[in-house]
Amino acid sequence: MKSNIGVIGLSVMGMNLALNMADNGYKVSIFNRTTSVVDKVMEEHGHENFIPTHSLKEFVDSLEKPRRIFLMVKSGAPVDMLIEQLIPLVDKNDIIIDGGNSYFKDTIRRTKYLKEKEINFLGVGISGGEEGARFGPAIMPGGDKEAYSYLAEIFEKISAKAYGEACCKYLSTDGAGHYVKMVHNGIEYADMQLIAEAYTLLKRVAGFSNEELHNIFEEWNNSELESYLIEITSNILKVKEDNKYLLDIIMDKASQKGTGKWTNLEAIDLGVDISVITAALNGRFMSNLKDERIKGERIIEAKVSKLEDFNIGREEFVGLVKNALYVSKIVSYAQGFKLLSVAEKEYGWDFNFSEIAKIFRGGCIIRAKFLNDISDAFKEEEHIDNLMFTKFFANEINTRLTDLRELVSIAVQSGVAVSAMTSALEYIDTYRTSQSSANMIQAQRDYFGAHTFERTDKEGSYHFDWTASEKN
Ligand code: NBP
Repeated sequence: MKSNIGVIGLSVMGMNLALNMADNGYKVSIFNRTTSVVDKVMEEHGHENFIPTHSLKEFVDSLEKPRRIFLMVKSGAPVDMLIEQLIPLVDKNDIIIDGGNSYFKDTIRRTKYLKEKEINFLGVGISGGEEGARFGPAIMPGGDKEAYSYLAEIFEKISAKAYGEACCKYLSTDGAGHYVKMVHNGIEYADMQLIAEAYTLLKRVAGFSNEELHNIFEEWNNSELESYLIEITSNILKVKEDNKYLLDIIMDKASQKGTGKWTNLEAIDLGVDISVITAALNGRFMSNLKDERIKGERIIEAKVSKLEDFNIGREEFVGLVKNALYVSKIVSYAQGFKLLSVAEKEYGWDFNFSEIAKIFRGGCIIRAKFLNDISDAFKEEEHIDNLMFTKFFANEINTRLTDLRELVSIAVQSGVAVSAMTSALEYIDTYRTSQSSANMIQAQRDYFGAHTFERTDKEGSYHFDWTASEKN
């Protein structure tokens, strides 16, 4: 009997996805470059639905047609190498699926290359880490729609479910799935940074203990902020080791694997402001300058205020932080979706933002109750310029914006850097300013470089002889 699907790459993600598929009743062929790993997996996690294979040919021959070959290997060169090895072994119309964190432009290139050989290629973003892979990840598939129809049932079965719906929906052609996964990761950076800023404000400005902070975050998890990241933050705050809070002895240097960087580079390429996500990435860069920050604390003196200086109680302060966090979170999602909407036009995709928000509701790190609101808002106002302009979110922002402004002001005067929240406020203020300062920039550009400018009083493109006017 042939297998329904095959998985190549049996590290953490591949092995758990294979187990998830096998649990759902699919016969799964498994293969790994280092073939001893196949035997190890069979020994330790052998599943009755697994068909172990020890060569690529044996693997390919074990699959029913059209073959569904799921690659879950390290992104980059390994994917290209595997594709080259598979080409002579597969038939026309077989489907190669890349479930790794591949760069979307590689996915576009690979799709085109394999299409010339009449082999289907799907680029699929998978989120949720080891646990998600095993019991239900969020799945973001891109590629040929017809080829996807051969995977839809398997993907929907193995994916996470939220509110009774599969966290998996076909997104669009070629690199669309990996693109959405990349933006998801950028939003994840922002979400984490914003929570970290809320934590640091409550701790350093208002002096809350870890136990109190645990309770605050637990309470917030029963509000509009309800999300996986708020939940784990609350859990983290109560963990002790040898009678000491573990969080307090964790080094304040954050690492990263690169997808947040891709999101930012892409936003620059497309000319989209994703400042909150950028602030989150910068936050990680700066966190790594630990030694320099220690010197900085000694060298740069700052006269800073205390909470008492603001005539505000601790409880009221908690309310400010909560509202500021919520509004900033809305902005980070608005920026992520704005990037998706510009990318949609640039790369010829056809996104459904309401459905994308639904995919994020389960399995992935950014799962949150308010994704229901995002989904509803985009459903009602599909072609809106920005999530912030939808009726629901405009109202959410309008009723809390003063709190974000007040909080950022307190943070600035207290000398506590909250770059992501500050960026969120500035993004809103920029967006709600009909008269920007760019008239001055255009005048300067025309002055030194004759770059011309448009006028508000008449049509056309103009250059002015600025130095002649100086002489007069
Ligand atoms: P890794 O990213 O650590 O990759 C290890 C796998 O790649 C092993 O099976 C390894 O085989 C295989 N491989 C390599 Br390396 N070079 C190869 C080559 N030239 N030909 C064939 N196979 C090769 O595994 P992972 O952490 O399970 O992640 C898999 C993918 O999923 C990655 O793209 C990752 O970014 C993505 N992802 C990971 C997570 C997560 O939480 N870990 C979440 C979401 C997505 P070997 O055993 O012979 O070395």
